[in-house]
Amino acid sequence: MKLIIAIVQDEDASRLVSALMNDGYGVTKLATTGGFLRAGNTTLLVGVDDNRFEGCLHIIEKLCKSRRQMATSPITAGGAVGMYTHMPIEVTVGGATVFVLNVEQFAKF
Ligand code: 2BA
Repeated sequence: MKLIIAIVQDEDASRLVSALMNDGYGVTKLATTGGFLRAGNTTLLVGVDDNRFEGCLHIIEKLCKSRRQMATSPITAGGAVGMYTHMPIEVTVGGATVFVLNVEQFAKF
């Protein structure tokens, strides 16, 4: 068994959960915050049998789009120590950041 941890954008989360549920996957949805943008995103936990995890990854890949987003990045002004300004920068976020872990044990009590 594998545990898929997928960090996706809020805009894609609802459709993705529906698609996974319709295909018979068990899903837990967590409200999370990205460390860089400090903006909300969604983390999904999906426990899957080994023979089904490729199918799950395929659905995530199909439904999660990458988007350009503006962010402000603190940079040092004029090289002076302790003087910061905020520069707008554009970053590409997503489609999805996915971790796949082997599950040692799975139980439901
Ligand atoms: P954030 O940390 O808010 O990052 C949003 C986007 O900002 C990233 O998109 C990336 O394009 C950019 N970014 C992140 N750190 C950067 C940096 N130091 N300099 C310049 N640009 C930077 P994604 O890579 O698609 O990541 C989307 C979200 O997935 C992240 O939101 C974070 O919540 C999560 N994530 C990404 N990589 C991760 C990792 N190695 N471990 C845990 N979570 C991760």
